[in-house]
Amino acid sequence: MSLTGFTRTRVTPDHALLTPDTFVRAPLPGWTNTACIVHVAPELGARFKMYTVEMQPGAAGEMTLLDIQRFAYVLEGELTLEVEGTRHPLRPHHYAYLPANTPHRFLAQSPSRMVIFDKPYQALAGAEVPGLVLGHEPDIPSSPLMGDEALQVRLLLPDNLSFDMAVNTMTFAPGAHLSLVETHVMEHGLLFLQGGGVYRLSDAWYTVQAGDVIWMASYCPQWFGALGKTPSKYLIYKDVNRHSLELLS
Ligand code: UGY
Ligand code: MN
Repeated sequence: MSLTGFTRTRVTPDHALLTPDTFVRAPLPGWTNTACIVHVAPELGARFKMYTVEMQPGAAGEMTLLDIQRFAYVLEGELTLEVEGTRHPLRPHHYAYLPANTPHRFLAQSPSRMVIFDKPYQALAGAEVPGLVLGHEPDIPSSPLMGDEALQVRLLLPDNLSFDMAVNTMTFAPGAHLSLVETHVMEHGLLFLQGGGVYRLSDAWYTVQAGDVIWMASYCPQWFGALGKTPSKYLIYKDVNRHSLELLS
């Protein structure tokens, strides 16, 4: 409850910081007994949709749209994913990539939360379409970003041209920071998983912490420095591997 009218949430044309005190829950088609918090959407200017689903035991989630691929990351709870005739148990830090036009069903066994990234799939002539990917984040080997051992990146999806989206985790040792003010064509959706620090977005500096969501439009200047005595970590989406000339038509 806000008695002060104060929040760290900010929405601008090229970035948004969305903090949990301002989250609004609503139903979404395809998700039953589920409260959905839409963080990032075309309404904001994004080319993808990022949302959290809060599922009651017995809740289910399906894809109701054609040509949309989905990445789901489990934050809390116990679920199963039914896809291609098999049931897969999912626990926190498990994730699933579901290619476009792949019927599937998430079923919650306990109160569960997942963060979802949905994006229209853009095929590439000569490249195979991606297949189903299931994984567990801690099991993915990490590598230093640009040689910085204090900043470890895990690529949760295969690094090949079939994929037009990437989802990574980035773990910053206390005091670690991005080595440059990145300014790039890719857009981002980000969920802080642990820790916090200072995020520069365009010409503003924000304090951020676990639970916060950030949208960065294409070309939004961005930098992060980790504070505190324990590592800071975020999950980050970006669009990759495609020309964008179709945006001209
Ligand atoms: O992959 C990225 O562009 C990433 N380094 N960006 C970021 O952390 N803001
Ligand atoms: Mn970036």
